[in-house]
Amino acid sequence: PFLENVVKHKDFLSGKYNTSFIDTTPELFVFPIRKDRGTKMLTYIGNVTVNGFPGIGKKKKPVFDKPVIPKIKYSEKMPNGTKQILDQHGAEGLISWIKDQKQVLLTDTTFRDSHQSLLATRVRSTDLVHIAEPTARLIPNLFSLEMWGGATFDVAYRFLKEDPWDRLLTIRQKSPNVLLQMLLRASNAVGYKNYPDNVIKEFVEKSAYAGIDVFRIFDSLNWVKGMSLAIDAVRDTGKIAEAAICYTGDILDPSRQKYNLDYYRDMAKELEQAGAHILAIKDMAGLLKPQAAYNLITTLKEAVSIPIHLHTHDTSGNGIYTYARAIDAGVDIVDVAVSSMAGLTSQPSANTLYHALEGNERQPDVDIHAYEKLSQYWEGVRKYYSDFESGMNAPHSEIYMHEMPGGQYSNLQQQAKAVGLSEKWDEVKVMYRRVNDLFGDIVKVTPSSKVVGDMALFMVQNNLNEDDIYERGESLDFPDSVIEMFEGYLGQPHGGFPKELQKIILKGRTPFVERPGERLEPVNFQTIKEDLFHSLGRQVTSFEAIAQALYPKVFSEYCKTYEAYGNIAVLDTPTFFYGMRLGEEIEVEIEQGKTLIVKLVSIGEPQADGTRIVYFELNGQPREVIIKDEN
Ligand code: 3PY
Ligand code: ZN
Repeated sequence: PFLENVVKHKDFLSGKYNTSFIDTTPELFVFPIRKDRGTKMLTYIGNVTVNGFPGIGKKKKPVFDKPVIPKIKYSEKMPNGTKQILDQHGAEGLISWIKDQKQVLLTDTTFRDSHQSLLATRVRSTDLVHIAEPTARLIPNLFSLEMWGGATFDVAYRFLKEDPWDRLLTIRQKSPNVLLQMLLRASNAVGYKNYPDNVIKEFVEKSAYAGIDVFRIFDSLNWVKGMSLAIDAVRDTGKIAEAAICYTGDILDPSRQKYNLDYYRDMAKELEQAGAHILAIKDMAGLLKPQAAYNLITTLKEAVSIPIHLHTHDTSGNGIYTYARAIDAGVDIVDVAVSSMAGLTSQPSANTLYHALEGNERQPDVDIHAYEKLSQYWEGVRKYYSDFESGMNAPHSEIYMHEMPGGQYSNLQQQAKAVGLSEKWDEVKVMYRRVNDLFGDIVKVTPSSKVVGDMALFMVQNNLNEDDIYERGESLDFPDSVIEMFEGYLGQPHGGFPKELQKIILKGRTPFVERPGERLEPVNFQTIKEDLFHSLGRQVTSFEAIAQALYPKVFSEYCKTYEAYGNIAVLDTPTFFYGMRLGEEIEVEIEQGKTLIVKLVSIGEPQADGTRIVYFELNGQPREVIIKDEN
């Protein structure tokens, strides 16, 4: 239905998009006859019931209590928020408003980084959409809601089989008052490698159009040269360019001076110069100790005149203390999550920070009771995703040793599991740090962190140490991501790559130091649309063309799944992951006002060809689907 809405949308019809291919290939504009949506959905449910869900396996469906959505009056006028300030006064107006605030402002990350960090990014749109409007109404004075970007784009298509653009458009509609924020990996967009310049521009433009107001832009090697294009692209849309410094190392440790206060001060000035509206300190692993936060924020406040936004992860358990010290030093905005989705690899708890600042003139201006209600909802939702929990259930001060980003922890753990290294997880973490040192002490954040992770897995899997790399490197098949990074495709690290290692890894290839975007051929979106039009046999949107440019394989798999099962984003989460119990009855709202009632009646014995017949009732009528039993 989303696609059809787009095709009917005023901007589409008005020719805002280039649709000339419709004129040249009219035969393709005939929509295929729609297969029965009910049967497709039953096929999905039958399949997941018989075969289980990837990453979870076949498992008896647990009984969950329904998450409690706070009672609110939907008929009341939506309270105004920061979105109205941006819309009415523009980026500069918003920035001066931030500077006028005495209290510390909050960005809530529950919809993005929090679940990326705790639950391997697996939270589905339906669970976000149900709480989006209550959130917008209950805590309208947030600075922003971080709800998109980072890993969510890829994971939505790849694992959740849903459309991330649809998520953005729907949440935008439900939260018209709060600034929506995304994490943009600069020239890597929401992917793991640099893309051509025109892809970055198109992605930013369409994301802004679909509803993003604040773009947090970072480069995975803190390479400002790799960030300018994205900063300019965001500024061109009239939205907020928040440029980030990724915090790494430890400014308090005299033996680790590669990333010291001078380094951060210089980078902050460069980013302000490059056009940042806001400066972010992105402490992606939670390495910024309280006194370091005080020193850093004090220094940066003197160095730049734009507002400063601090992001951390609470892995060590020091997050609130770090924020308290940063707030004393004058930080303008901090990132928090709803309490039941906070702490550990996620952000510090909003609720806790509120109480910690009792009696402090900078205590955030939020309704703590509202936050408690939201926390209750999320406590319920989180249970749906227990199979994706990392197993970390207490603060890990070992983070100061391995330096792994919060958003990577549960994801790398899944990756390790997939290659049979679950048992060696502790070894992988130690190796992660050793690889960092081998690589010359680099910034580790997506995608450079993934390269370090890939190398760590490779070394543990093949029983290799640093000497082996130097001595036998010529005969080793390094992971592609490692080769590409050393070639220059993620940009340049502070101080350059270790030369000897680079030679070993590249095996004769010549590295380059210019911006990768300058070497990459622009993508022709018109051709992409035409190709998709042919392969899918239907109209495609500019959003889909971007997905194809960023993730061709993932997007094509998603389209196949959509073809087979229809829009399974409408299923409730327990059914999506576990299928149905015998005799269970569920309701599925396939579109507004149109509900299917599904009952699982029985599952037949395996037949000679390995299939089973699964018997349902759909709105009271018997229906069967044939499912191949993969077990
Ligand atoms: C991402 O890029 O997804 C991150 O969360 C980095 O910290
Ligand atoms: Zn983060």
